[in-house]
Amino acid sequence: MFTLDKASQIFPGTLSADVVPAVTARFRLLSAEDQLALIWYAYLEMGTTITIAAPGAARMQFAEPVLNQIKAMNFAQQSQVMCDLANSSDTEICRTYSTWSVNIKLGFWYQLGQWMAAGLVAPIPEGYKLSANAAAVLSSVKGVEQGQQITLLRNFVVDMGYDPAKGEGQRVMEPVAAPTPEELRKKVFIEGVINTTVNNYMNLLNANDFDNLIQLFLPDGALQPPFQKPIVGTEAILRFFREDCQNLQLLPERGYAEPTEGGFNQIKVTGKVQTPWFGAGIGMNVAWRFLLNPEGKIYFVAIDLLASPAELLKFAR
Ligand code: 45D
Repeated sequence: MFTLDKASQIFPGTLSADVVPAVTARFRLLSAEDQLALIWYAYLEMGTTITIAAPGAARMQFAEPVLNQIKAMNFAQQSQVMCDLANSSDTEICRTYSTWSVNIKLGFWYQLGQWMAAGLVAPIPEGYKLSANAAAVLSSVKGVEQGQQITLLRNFVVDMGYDPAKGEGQRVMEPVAAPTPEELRKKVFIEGVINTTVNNYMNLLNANDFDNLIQLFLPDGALQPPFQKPIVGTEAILRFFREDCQNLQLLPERGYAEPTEGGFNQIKVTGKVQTPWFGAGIGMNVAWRFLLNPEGKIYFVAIDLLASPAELLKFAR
């Protein structure tokens, strides 16, 4: 029989972008000043090739009170707030920040970035010199492909703030958008895989139809996002879909399916994923590794950010 642990090891030949956790760990060791300056330089550099889509008002309403509070401060106070966030200090703003979903955190920084560029919020001091370690981390960030770069930026932002409940508390999320109407939904085609569950998974996620999507999973099924521990069970997975997965664009390309123990099926699919923050500007190379029970329900699915585009064509186990 499959356990979660065993399931997570299907298709062990899949090479994920290990550079992401490695660079994230080095980033965390830097001083707050270095962290903020590094992100600023990385962000400026990226801005020359791709633009971040402005977050919608529905998302921003939650960050607005804090943003206005910061806007009213002087530069020294503003710098202090940003350092507090990077230092995970126990302050009111850091606690509030930690209750926000990933997209609200990103929207908050998006706005601060705009204001920093416009001179309304304290800039990184002119001539600020990164420490040698920070300069090395920045050059690592610049050296990876764009899908990995935005994953790094996302990690940096997610880890900021102060959460006394260590992720167990209430989280504030943007409202869940209505699913795409049936007649406007597009259907994916996956070369090499004809499997209703897998196709439905892609199509329902693309349509933000989370209530039907969750029906594809076993009640004790699990989903493992890139570089995270598996999220287990109907309630937790549905919450994750609503919080983190709105308006994603899954573009699966090809795959490989084979029967395995106990009448289960293991299916690997590779392709691209676009985030609403960058639209078609950045396609992240990913693999989905599905394990389906004999009735075609999802017992486990892992999403891996691939180490390189060459991985898109690797299906050998
Ligand atoms: O500190 O099948 C300043 C799942 C300087 C679901 C700044 C999935 C100071 C199931 C510049 C102001 C979700 C797992 C900061 C699939 C400072 C499933 C600002 C995968 C911070 C396929 C910085 C989905 C800013 C995936 C504004 C892989 C940074 C989704 C903004 C991946 C960074 C989405 C942004 C990613 C990063 C999104 C907007 C990686 C967005 C990244």
